[in-house]
Amino acid sequence: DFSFTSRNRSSKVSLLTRVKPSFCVRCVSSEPKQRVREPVTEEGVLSDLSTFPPDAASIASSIKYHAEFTPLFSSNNFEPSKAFFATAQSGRALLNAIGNLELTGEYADALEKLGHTLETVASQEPDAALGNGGLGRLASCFLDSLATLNYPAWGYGLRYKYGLFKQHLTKDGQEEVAENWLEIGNPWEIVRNDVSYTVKFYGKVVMSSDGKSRWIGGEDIVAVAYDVPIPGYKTKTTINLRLWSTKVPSDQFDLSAFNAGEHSKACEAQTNAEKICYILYPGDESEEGKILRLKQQYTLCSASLQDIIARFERRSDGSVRWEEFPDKVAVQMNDTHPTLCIPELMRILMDVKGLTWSEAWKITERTVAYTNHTVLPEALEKWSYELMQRLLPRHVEIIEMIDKQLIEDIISEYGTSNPEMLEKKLVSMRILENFDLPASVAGLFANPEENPIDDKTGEKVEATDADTVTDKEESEGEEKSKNEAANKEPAITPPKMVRMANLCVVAGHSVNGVAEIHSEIVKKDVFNDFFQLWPEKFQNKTNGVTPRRWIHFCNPDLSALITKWTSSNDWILKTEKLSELQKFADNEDLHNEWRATKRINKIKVASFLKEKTGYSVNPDAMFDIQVKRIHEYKRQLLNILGIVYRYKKMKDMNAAERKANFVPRVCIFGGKAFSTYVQAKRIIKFITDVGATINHDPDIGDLLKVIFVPDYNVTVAELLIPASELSQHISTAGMEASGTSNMKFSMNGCILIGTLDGANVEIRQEVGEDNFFLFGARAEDIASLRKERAEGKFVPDERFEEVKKFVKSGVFGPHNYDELMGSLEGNEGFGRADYFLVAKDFPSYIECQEKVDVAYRDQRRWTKMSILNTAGSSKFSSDRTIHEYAKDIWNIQPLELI
Ligand code: B1H
Repeated sequence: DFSFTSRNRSSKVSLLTRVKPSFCVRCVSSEPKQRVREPVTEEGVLSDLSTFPPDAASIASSIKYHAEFTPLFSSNNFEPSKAFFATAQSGRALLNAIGNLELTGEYADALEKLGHTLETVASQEPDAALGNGGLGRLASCFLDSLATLNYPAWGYGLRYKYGLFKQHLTKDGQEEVAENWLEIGNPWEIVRNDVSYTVKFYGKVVMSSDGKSRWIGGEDIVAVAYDVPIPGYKTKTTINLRLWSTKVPSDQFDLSAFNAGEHSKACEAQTNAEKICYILYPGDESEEGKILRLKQQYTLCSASLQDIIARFERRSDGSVRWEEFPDKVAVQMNDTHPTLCIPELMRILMDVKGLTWSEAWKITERTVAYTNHTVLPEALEKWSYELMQRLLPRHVEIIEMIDKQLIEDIISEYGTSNPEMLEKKLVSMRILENFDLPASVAGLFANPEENPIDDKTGEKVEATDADTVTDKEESEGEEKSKNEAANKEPAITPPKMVRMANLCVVAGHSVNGVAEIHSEIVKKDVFNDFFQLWPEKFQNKTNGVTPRRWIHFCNPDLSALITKWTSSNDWILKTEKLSELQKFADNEDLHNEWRATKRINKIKVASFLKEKTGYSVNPDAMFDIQVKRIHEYKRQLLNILGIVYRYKKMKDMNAAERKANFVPRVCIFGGKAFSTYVQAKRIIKFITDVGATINHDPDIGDLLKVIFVPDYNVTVAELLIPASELSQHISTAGMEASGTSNMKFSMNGCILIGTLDGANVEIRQEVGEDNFFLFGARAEDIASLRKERAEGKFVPDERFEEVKKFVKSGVFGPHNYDELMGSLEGNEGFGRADYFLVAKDFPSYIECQEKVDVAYRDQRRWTKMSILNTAGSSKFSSDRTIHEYAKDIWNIQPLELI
């Protein structure tokens, strides 16, 4: 552990580094180069640096040097202070930061003079894994684009002590190990002890003498800000990712208990507060787990909103005009996890700032917007009403009011003349699930009009007992006794729940999906009733990824090639320039350089695979990759069964036939399964078992290798994607909202095999149908195919049956895989019959894979396809996505620092 400075005269770079164990490097250009600016003091961010420990101070002053402050920091201009919610799956920061500052060369040279390589220093940094997968990584790409494009915006999240677990692969499959990513310190964060807010849980609501509700008592904790600077590329703007860490309020340490020797009791409050930020997404099977997750969500919302509101007030110079709040602030809810922002903003505006309900509602509605990231019903969050009422009693009152207001809106839109239709609308749209109608509204149905008129047909509607809502409103007691009389069994009362996505749609002024097909499904299916009521709210914002991290930094050789052939590096900011590569798609020189670059990347991956798994692979084989979270809908099972089919065919041939018929492939898998997702873990185990058999089969040799890369994360992705030739995005159509790795692969000259799902649809449009391997059922046919399947009318392809038999024969070890194979058959006890339609898509998948082999044999054709993928990927820059959010949802303009 040592530190030193050195001066490189030629490049005028001085460098201060602590090489071990920290990877932190600070670089200060001695050239003022209009970069050095006065420290900004409004927030006190940099004014009290001297009090920081040296490490943090060096980083903070490095920020000062970069002077890339977000306009949010500038006190003298009252610009919109827009906010953005995020969880982050950032990966490493060092190469990204120096790359965005265009100082990579200088850093590398300076380090070399000190006897180190940039690579080894960079490799000491653990990944910041504060998210699960695509959702968090998208937020990180958005932050990069926001900074690069000079938008005044911040990210907010939680500073988890343990991020996403580390994945070990054992003979039993996946094992999760806690990832203590902060163990050696984190030089990228600046603790802001001067920025902290109290967050309350439990307690009760009382009415004060002025008729206002007040939430009192309960348990208080404190959220402290940790700021992570996010430098933009080629700009002075650095924005902020503010992460909250929780602790007990200083006056709550139970000194007398401690003095009395009751040490655990004395520390109880402290542990309770701190454990909120222990782990990303704690398992919430147990009641304890659920409470902790809800506490996490509320902490993020409450601390962030208090922070945003405090900033707004500070800038109002004593005369706060609350109606201007939505002009200055936009809150984008990244999925439903920050939904509590809605009742929290209402609570603060009404109970703390004294606004009326309707004033607070107008402001909240204009401020918040919602992005939906999934249509999987099990992922649309619902919270137990009872639990939420205990933990957040005032918020539940507010949610009940919003629900009541929604009921009134629905009734005023649809009238009461068709009670059946109205009831259907209410059941599907209400925020509160399994609730009776509030008495005030139920009154509307007490005396249904005689001979009501159907709104659509204009005909009289015959009211039947079953049709009327009044029946539903009979007391639970009566309902119960009727059922008991009929069935002799008491009716089970379904649990009362709060539907977070419905709350987001009701309160948000905008609701967007993340790819065109997904946004259509959101409108036509998931939120169709809301779409009919408020069509103007619904939008699409196709995801994107940052071309800085995902081409320029992770694939420097390809980046240099693109720069050379498009004559400048403008494409890094203006990705539309990538299309200039199209005119060289047949150029032999480009082909040779393109293939050479890919080969170098493949060699790097080959040595990585050797180190991590012990397997040797041939860099001249096709690298075929599927890396993403393990989920049944993503169908890693389809991929591995396709491999099993290939293997079986190989085994049925002699050596010469095998060589003539198959293109050598290295099939790479990677991804984590949620710790309690049993079927996903079985898939991992199956893939590793298949790999163990095939990789050791002397008949097969280099013709086929199957490797599961352990602990897939952002850093591993940065290595694998540049080396990929074929990548698999093969979800059951309609189930993957967008996908973002598909964009990264395509940008890096990888050809996709995929279904018409998520962003695949748009990628195929952009790169050209000939440059994408398409197979499988279409989204609009899935429902009828499932029905056919469930009714036993589906006859599986013979080749699929053959593969299943082969697996069951025990070739891959003693394990029988009954549960996995059973899920494809829908046997009794194995759940829904092949819900993800693996059997249905299998024939078209393996036939498509045969086309892949044919294309790969013709290396000229393949290279052209690869070039055209990169050339056609310009739409998928997150810069484009962010410009769209800024214009269509947040109403903000870039603010460039001069
Ligand atoms: C996506 C999630 C997600 N959608 C809940 N939803 C989580 C939901 O920990 N949780 O509770 C974590 C993650 N993640 C992904 O979002 C979609 O599946 C992808 O298709 C999409 O590309 C990505 C970004 O929009």
